[in-house]
Amino acid sequence: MYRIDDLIPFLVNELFDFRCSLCSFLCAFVQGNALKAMSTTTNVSRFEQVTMAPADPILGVSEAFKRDESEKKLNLGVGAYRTEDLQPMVLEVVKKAERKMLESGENKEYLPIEGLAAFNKATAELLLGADNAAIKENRVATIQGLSGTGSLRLGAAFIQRYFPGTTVYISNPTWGNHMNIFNDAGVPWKHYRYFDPKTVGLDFEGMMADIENAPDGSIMLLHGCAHNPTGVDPTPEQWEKIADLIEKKNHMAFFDVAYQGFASGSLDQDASSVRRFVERGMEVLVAQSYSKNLGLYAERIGAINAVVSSADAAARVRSQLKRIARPMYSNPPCHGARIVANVVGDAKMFDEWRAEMQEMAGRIKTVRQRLFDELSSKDKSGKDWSFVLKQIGMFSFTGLNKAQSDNMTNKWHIYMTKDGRISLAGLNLAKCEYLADAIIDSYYNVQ
Ligand code: KET
Repeated sequence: MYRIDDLIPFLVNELFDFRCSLCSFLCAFVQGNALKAMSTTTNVSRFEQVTMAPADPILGVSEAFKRDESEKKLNLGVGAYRTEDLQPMVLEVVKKAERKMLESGENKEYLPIEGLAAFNKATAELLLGADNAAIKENRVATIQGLSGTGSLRLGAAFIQRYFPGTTVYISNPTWGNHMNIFNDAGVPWKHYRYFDPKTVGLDFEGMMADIENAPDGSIMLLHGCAHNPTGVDPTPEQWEKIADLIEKKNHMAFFDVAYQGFASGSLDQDASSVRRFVERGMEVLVAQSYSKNLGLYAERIGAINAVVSSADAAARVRSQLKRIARPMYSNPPCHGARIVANVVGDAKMFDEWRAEMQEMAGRIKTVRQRLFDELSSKDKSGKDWSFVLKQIGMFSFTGLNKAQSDNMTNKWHIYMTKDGRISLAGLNLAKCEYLADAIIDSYYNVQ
């Protein structure tokens, strides 16, 4: 005997599959006929109707930077760490792990759909703490993903399939790709207030009001730490109030953790927002990335974790996440997963990683301080630039508008995103004075 409650998820899924098949059939039919008509009546390419896509607001900046031949050019667009010589950096501990991997002669067989077991274990432990009750009780479903973006996309696809019609609330502003990810996964989203340009700080009242007013059971996308692009995070007291409200409203948090270790230099402190929710027994989704903290940008290594209320639910969620991953990319790449598993799983290498991460976070803090000093000493108007020091993580959200950001690029050859964000990870001490001159010129001379 089946109870109707048991059948509902099944029926929803069947209905979803049927709706998708019907939609794709109708689309294919209409499109097919239009194309047939075109190719039979004219001699033009069937790709003629494909319009030019705009450049990506972040990765497009790197493309434009490469084309610039000026010696003064500076790329503060993408959030990618550079050395003091402005060169990309491979962490020593990563090279060490790679040497170890080469020596052990690992093969290139397919990984399982859910990824490398040792990586999935290490990544959940790094996020939640090895002795976390949810891990001990097998309540965490972890699937290796294609870095932060791919893991967010798996989470979005899961939401679309299992919570159809549920709106995801995203901070305003946010990392530009969040909107694309939920749009392309067919998940409705709205903004919640986050940043107050007047105080250059958190609009906590606005954020809380928007969480309160969202329909019960909504999903709140939260940046685990080092909010991108603002560099403004809630305080521990504010996190507690956010968790209270999300719990009261029966919402679910979906954390994007792309900068663990990069905000404070401490992996544990930067995971405290997520751990706070999990310790209260709340169910959460968490996307992780190793692009920044291990410098594994091109290895595309990250994970999606669902922390749920029972081991049984975790097993079911894991099975469905695998079902989503299989037709998308079949199974994930192994190289980055092995690097992470080696580094996190070896006490000595783990300590070396932490030291290197602190060094990266420290270098960013040093240029942040120097930029503030230059701005404060050059600007005689008395403007308060202390927000540069208060913001955390890789970025500074300068408050420059689009025209002013254009001036930074066109006149000064400083490449940055049009929302006024600069990546301090791409800055060195030698360029701080030049950057301060450019910011002051753009701020006061361009409307
Ligand atoms: N979340 C956030 C908040 C984020 O800033 C990034 C990357 C990602 C996820 C995904 O990174 P991945 O490499 O897929 O793990 N941000 C930088 C790079 C980019 O835009 O792709 C950036 O903002 O410059």
